[in-house]
Amino acid sequence: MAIKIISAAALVAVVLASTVLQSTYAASFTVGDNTGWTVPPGGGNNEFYDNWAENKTFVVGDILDFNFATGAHNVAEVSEADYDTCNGTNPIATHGTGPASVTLNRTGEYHFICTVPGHCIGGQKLSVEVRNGPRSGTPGSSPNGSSSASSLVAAVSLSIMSVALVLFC
Ligand SMILES: *[C@@H]1O[C@H](CO)[C@@H](O)[C@H](O)[C@H]1NC(C)=O
Ligand SMILES: *[C@@H]1O[C@H](CO)[C@@H](O)[C@H](O)[C@H]1NC(C)=O
Ligand SMILES: *[C@@H]1O[C@H](CO)[C@@H](O)[C@H](O)[C@H]1NC(C)=O
Ligand SMILES: [Cu+2]
Repeated sequence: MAIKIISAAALVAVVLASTVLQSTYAASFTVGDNTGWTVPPGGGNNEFYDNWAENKTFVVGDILDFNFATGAHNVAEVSEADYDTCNGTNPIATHGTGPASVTLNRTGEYHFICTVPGHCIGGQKLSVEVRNGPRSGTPGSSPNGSSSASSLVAAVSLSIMSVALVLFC
């Protein structure tokens, strides 16, 4: 009985540790910083959000916070082709309520535009490349995938051991 309680406590500790690890590695980004999510200043400034994303590392689990007033703008996740041509007719997902938080839950490129007429053409578009965590100081430096994978393996084996203890003792 005592062993069961200890095992259950160990299981809970493992789950909590994984949660803490996850929140350590995930980060939130305010898109455009103080400018928020809008038609960038400067008129037809297509580079604004590119510049904002430049030199930032985005990893799976990170969150993009888009600050905008509901009704004034929106966030549409679109294909690369639709991003390039500012075509908002086939969004993959649309977030119409501001501010909007979008979790980057896969690797690869994400493309976001605002579908209010003229806004994407005016530069309200963002593209980010998402890689596996944990993040590094400089993008593309050390092979971080290995440490992430080994801590995941450790967490999973600990969980299996804990469950086995609970079941068989
Ligand atoms: C990104 O880093 C490079 C190299 O350090 C630098 O030249 C460039 O100005 C940086 N870009 C931004 C938008 O900060
Ligand atoms: C936008 O995409 C849709 C579906 O792919 C297409 O039918 C439409 O012609 C496109 N609009 C423009 C302006 O390219
Ligand atoms: C990933 O995020 C999208 C949009 O935020 C959501 O629709 C989807 O369910 C998420 N997938 C997983 C596996 O969490
Ligand atoms: Cu807009």
